[in-house]
Amino acid sequence: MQTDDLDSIARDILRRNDRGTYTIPTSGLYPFQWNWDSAFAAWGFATFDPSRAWTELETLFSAQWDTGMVPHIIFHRDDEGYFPGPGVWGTGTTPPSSGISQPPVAAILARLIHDSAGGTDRLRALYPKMLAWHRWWQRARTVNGTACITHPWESGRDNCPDWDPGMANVDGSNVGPYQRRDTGHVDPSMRPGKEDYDRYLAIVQFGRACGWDQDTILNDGPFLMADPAIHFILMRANRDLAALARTLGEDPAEPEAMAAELEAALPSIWNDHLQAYCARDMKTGTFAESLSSGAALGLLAGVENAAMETKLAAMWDRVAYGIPSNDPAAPSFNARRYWRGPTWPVVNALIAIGLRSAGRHAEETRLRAETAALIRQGGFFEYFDPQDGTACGGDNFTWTAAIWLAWANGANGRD
Ligand code: 9WN
Repeated sequence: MQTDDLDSIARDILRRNDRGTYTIPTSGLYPFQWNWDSAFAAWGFATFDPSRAWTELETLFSAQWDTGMVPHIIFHRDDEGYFPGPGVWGTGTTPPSSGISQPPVAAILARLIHDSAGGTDRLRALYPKMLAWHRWWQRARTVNGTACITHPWESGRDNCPDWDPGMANVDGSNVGPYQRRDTGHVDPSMRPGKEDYDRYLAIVQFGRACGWDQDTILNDGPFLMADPAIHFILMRANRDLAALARTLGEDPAEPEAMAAELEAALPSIWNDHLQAYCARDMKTGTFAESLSSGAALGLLAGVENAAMETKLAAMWDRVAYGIPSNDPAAPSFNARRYWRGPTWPVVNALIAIGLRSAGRHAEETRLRAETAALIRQGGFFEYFDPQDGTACGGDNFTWTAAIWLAWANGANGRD
């Protein structure tokens, strides 16, 4: 299909998933507002409707908790089609929301949106909210400077092998009966398994039982793992926030200091045995021993490490399309099961942002060409098999459409 036609289909997907002031990821499977999906949606909207882009971010931050946390799901309207819904989370917030967060990509994308489409007044109003969210990550989700997650969903890379050691110690045997909805929308073999869901739910039930007290969740919760992806994203987001501070005439010192603190803590997630940055169970100290796209996101933060890059280049060469979410050489690799192997256009785009900043144009061009080929061949699906390009998960997906418009179609240069 021609690029112009795909541009128009992508815009149409964004419009159809638009619920007025926020966008759902795709109808049926994900009927609410998701945190990082919305930030990508905003980047896509910025290519044809900049005001709507800022509205997307404003709606996301309108659900910010007093603590600074921006929740991972905002349940603006009830919908029985998703589990676990607002009643299960029981956070008691207005609007109803989940009790955990998601990768803090908003400042990274707000900077790109502002650079390409303007909107300084809208940015100015968002700036203190983004700063408060980054402070929350620093306060509620770092241990000795290392960025952590308290639930696999907080990583956005739900069932990645990165979380296997932490999940092995979560008791999911007492969660009671429940009815999943996701497997009614897409092929169950592409989704996390029942054991995963039992444990996801056990962690949610712990959060609810302690009234979503974030100190209790961090110190006594059933799951706590260092997430290299969040670490790198937060590093980059703090630097971008500092750049935005300079643009707005604000003091960049605090986001700069937060970025420096994260940088100083990098040795804590370096796995010498794997020769890569790696997820780590903070309760036992055990590394996950998985080479994932989490390590590849080091490029987003400008972290260049020759040993790791050799491993990542080999991992990329083992597939035909994009950066896989898990190394095809690992026994845990599964080309189609969610975050255990497939490639995700959103992650490819984040890595590409880093490659572009570092002037690594040949690699960015390759990554974009591979991502674009997936979309041209398979359509705007949630994610893809990195070996044969099969489209997987939900169709008419907001973030894939957004990534096409903002990056993969090549409209913003260097093809
Ligand atoms: C749980 C919406 C979200 C993405 C996540 C992706 C998936 C949810 C789920 O869908 O997670 O948050 O129910 O599987 O893993 O990255 O934000 O697209």
